[in-house]
Amino acid sequence: MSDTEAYIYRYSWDKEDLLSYPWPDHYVKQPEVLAYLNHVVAKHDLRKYMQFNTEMTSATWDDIAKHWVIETSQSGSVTETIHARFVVCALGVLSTANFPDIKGIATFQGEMHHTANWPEGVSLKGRRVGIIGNGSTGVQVITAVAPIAASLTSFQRHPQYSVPSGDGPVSPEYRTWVNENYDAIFSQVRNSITAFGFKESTALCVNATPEERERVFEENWQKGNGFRFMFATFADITVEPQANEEACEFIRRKIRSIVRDPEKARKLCPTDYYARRPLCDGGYYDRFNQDNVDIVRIDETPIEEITPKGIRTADGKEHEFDVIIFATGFDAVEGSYTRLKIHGRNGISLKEQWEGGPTSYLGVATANFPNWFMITGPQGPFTNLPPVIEAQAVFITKLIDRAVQSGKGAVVEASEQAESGWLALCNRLCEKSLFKVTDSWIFGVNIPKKKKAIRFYFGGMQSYLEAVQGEVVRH
Ligand code: NA7
Repeated sequence: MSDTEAYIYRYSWDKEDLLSYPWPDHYVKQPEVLAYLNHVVAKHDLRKYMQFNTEMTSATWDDIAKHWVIETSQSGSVTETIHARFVVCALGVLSTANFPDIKGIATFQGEMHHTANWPEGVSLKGRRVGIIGNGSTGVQVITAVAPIAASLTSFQRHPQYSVPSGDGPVSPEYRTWVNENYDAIFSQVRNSITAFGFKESTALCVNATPEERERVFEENWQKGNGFRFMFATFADITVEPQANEEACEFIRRKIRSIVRDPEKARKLCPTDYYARRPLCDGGYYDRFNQDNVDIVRIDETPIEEITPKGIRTADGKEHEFDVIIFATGFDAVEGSYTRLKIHGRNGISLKEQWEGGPTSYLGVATANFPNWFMITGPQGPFTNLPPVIEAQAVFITKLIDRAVQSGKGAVVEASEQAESGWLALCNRLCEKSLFKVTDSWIFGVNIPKKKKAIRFYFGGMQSYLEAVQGEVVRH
């Protein structure tokens, strides 16, 4: 399930489609996302531009010919060499799965699946399921699987602050309201910080009375959505420890009131900042009221090894499973780039260039890599992503247009100065952010040996668009 509401988790440039395409619930689920993308492809006759089952294995800049030499493979053997003046990479922020290296993993005799590579036809009905990871994905999987599994055990490294998503069927009145206001809705999205379709709060939690805080938190808890709870309640939740603690304590009280078993409630209650990820769910905490759903805090009782039958924890207990699910996230942001052989000017690889942490100018280009563009590259905005993708696609198109107009051999390349300026701005904008001191993929702290560094622009959608448009005007 997306964590953005369906009406803005789509392309804004086809108004007729916005008004007519059905979305039955407030949030889209994976099959609906896929169906929507297939629909857009079919409607705009895009399939003729696509080549499937082809991996780019390397890309090398030829500075004399001023083009990229790209090797591709199908089933592991090099099949084609493509020469391209421009390359646009849309490898995804979250697409290279993180499979933790746990002792004995290869010995397990049941089924093991990573949520990012979920095969069709897996049935979890009546089966004993263990799940490692309880981020956005893990929380959703636990919520969905608990009602059908024989047993479900969550192996949890950090407890989570999660709020209701507010999902449910879209009423005809709501749909009419959205359709009548689409222009205003997308204008608000582009002029907001998070691009989530709500107005961010400007009020400070530290200045609010206890009654006001309770009212605002409760109101937003009832409306639903993780980003809304984090950013539409008060403006200081993610930057001011005292304000953050107020939100934490509100959610902890909710957890204790939902989860009847005090020991399970203790295990589910986080004590650190509410800044790891803004989660939302459709009944996650309540699932732990089921007798067949349990939780192991692996910060207290670590996983020792995976055995042929299941998972053995440090207390000597062997938890037996038919299926182990890895909801362990991704080698996010640059992970999909650094695993490939991408060599720019003077043979430098992207991996070498990003040894100290990935960098870019505006999230779309990096020095030494001429005519090389990224959609959702490092230091792009930390927001709802479809509006960012649209903005970057338009920006890149304009840059390519400009290069083409400038004649053969013209290149577009971020200058080192522009890139270091953008990085400095990104660092300045997150100086006080509690996300920075709370480990997660957002700063690259979820993967062993990955460098902790800024990976997003925290300045918001509106100022990002201004920066991109300013760049177009300047050139
Ligand atoms: P996330 O948010 O990276 O969550 C991964 C989860 O897996 C999280 O609970 C991690 O614990 C846990 N994890 C990762 N590695 C391990 C190991 N080695 N052992 C135990 N547990 C582990 O990925 P998601 O797929 O849930 O969500 C990604 C984004 O998609 C999300 O932020 C939204 O923007 C949409 P942790 O809490 O880090 O201790």
